[in-house]
Amino acid sequence: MKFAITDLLGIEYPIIQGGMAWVAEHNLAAAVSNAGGLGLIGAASAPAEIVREEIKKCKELTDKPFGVNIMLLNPNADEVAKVVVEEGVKVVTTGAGSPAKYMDMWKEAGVKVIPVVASVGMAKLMERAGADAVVAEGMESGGHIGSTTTLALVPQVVDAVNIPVIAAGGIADGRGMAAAYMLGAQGVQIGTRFVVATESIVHENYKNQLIRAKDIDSTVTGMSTGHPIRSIRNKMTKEYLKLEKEGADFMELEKLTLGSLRRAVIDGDVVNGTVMAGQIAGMIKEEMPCKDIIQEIMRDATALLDGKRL
Ligand code: TUI
Repeated sequence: MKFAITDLLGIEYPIIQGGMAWVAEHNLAAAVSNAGGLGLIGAASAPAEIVREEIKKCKELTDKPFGVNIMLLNPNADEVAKVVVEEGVKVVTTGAGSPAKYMDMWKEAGVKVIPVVASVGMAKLMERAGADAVVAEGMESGGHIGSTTTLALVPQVVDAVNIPVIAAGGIADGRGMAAAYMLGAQGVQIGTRFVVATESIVHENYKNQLIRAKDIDSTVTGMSTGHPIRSIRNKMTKEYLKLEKEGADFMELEKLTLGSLRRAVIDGDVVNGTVMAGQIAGMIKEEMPCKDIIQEIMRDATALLDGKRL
């Protein structure tokens, strides 16, 4: 079994951890990288100097390559884009927009650039702009999503570009990884499963909410604002969806979600907070160390791709 992104990124296993806001901090990123995958620090809406500190702390915990995810809706994105160069970060992934304006600076610094895209059009644009690979992320994912499923999106992106495609959305185990390979993917990005990793600093209420979740327990808010977000259904999503149905304006909706991810991840308020998660939350049964998660996924994917049944 050969996946092209291991050589590209200098890692052992073709598994990238999602750059999740508030969740993907240095402890989780280092644990995934030490386990042979690519850990990511999620810069989310953090100020650039906080991101620099996170990078420094990650370097203390691992000698392996790790990356930074830059969320392009972040007003600090310009500064964060410079910090990754100054700190010698090897890989950048981006979300929620186009990173074209940073591409020259990053390429010159030898940073591998992997935009997360939710459409064929964006994938082609990113290839032309010089991306080294793309993550094709289906709407099964948690957080900010597009509108096409992973099963439909990945092969269409694979057919449209000549750079490696990394599949994301709905992948949590060896079966998902083997399936991604069948679709032509050269690696996978996994978010939700790593939220429940032992090394993840997420509040135990949040982890328990994901362990308890069933297949149909996530919902999508923000369709009306153009920024759809998948999270576990709770009091907050019920109120949000009711307001959306009534035609509430953007500012009124924003009031509900301001700081709501932090409330869930850090304070453990899974009732009024935003419990972002993908549709595979129902598959997660227990907290496990990153190393065991990655070993299990690789063992099962390898067996399946060898033609064995699990
Ligand atoms: O970015 C994500 N997932 C995220 S970001 C996030 S933080 C956030 N908080 C509040 C509001 C909004 C975001 C939580 N989860 N995934 C990668 C991703 N990128 N999914 C979809 C896209 C995307 C969307 C549009 C990529 C490019 C794009 O193009 C922009 C355009 O104008 O077409």
